[in-house]
Amino acid sequence: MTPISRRDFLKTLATGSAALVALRFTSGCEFVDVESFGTGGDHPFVTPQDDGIWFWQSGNSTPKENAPQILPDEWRLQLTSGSQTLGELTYPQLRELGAQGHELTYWKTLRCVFSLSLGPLLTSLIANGLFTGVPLSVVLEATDIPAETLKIRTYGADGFSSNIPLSRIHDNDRLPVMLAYELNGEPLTRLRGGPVRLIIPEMWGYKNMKWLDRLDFSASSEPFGVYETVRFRDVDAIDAPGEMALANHVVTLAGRNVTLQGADIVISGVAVSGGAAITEVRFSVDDGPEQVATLLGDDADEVRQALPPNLRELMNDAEQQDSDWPLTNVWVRWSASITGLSPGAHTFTVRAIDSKGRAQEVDSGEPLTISQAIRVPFSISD
Ligand SMILES: Nc1nc2c(c(=O)[nH]1)N[C@H]1C(S)=C(S)[C@@H](COP(=O)(O)O)O[C@H]1N2
Ligand SMILES: [Mo]
Repeated sequence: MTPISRRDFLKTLATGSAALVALRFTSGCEFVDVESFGTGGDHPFVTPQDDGIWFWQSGNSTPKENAPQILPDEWRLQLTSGSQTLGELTYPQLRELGAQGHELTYWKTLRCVFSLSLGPLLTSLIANGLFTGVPLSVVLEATDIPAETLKIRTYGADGFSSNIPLSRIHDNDRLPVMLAYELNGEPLTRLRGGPVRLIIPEMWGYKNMKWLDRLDFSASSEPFGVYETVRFRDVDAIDAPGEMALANHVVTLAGRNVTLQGADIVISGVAVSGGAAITEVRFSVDDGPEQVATLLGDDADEVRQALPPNLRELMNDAEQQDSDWPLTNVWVRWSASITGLSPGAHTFTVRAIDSKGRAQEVDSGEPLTISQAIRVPFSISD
């Protein structure tokens, strides 16, 4: 695998899509197994688990057909500290903890960090759903964790690896890190990392280990994991805190050379922020004055009414309450109405602002902390 340096990453952000295509091919295996769901069209609040609709991103370039296939009865989670075994958890044991009242469900938007560098070409590496599982803290209560532990090194059955600080597990101000076994009320499928994956509410995709098979309790504070030490090794923010940057995905204009019809158009998209809620989305056309976009589904009831009955029930069980909307770590959909456009080339610029007061900026140069405002060219047909 070819590591991407911070400089290259910034350069990628700064340049146009032609350079992005070059990056895809010159760096060999980098993007072979990145796949996004369809662009444009309908963008429901919940992404069905259906594997053609969720995106697929293998952190170590495992082709889809070679994804680990683990039967629930075969699944084991090894708890280790170096060469020492601390314990083992089976799938029935995990489900039993759930049945004993430890189960929880929450909304989580999963977003791949590559979506920042790929711009409008492949920005749909993002999906949203209701994950169900057991807090990792519940499992760890029964484990004799070495007192000097700083990080939990996480491993997947495909050889991917990452880490989370032990302190995150005991952070009661955030939703718990979970060992998830269901998505949208159904067992996690093979491609979603089933039977059990790690879900960390505020963190980028790569921290949410699929086919989780080992947790290693480490006294080292060094960065650890495939993204942390190989692929993005020069990007400081990749190791900690790993929070999803404030980011926008312009659904309507995903792809290149999008042409829209008519003088009056609607452009829509989604925005998300790790550890915060999106409070406002602003847009402009051809660098004109900024306007405020309409947020859709920031009324929980509107989302509820659009759901099938089983998901409606699951939504009622979720940790996030109606009064919490728009939700922390979860996307908001937005739409921008634009009128009086002339035929020809235009530029759409959009940026989001979150509940921590962070705002996307044009040319901020800090992709992993505050991401760029998105600027997308489009055309209006005659
Ligand atoms: N075991 C394992 N877990 C993994 C990965 C992987 O390649 N192997 N990819 C990570 C990355 S980079 C992302 S963006 C998400 C993608 O999750 P999805 O395939 O469910 O959309 O899984 C993360 N967890
Ligand atoms: Mo990713």
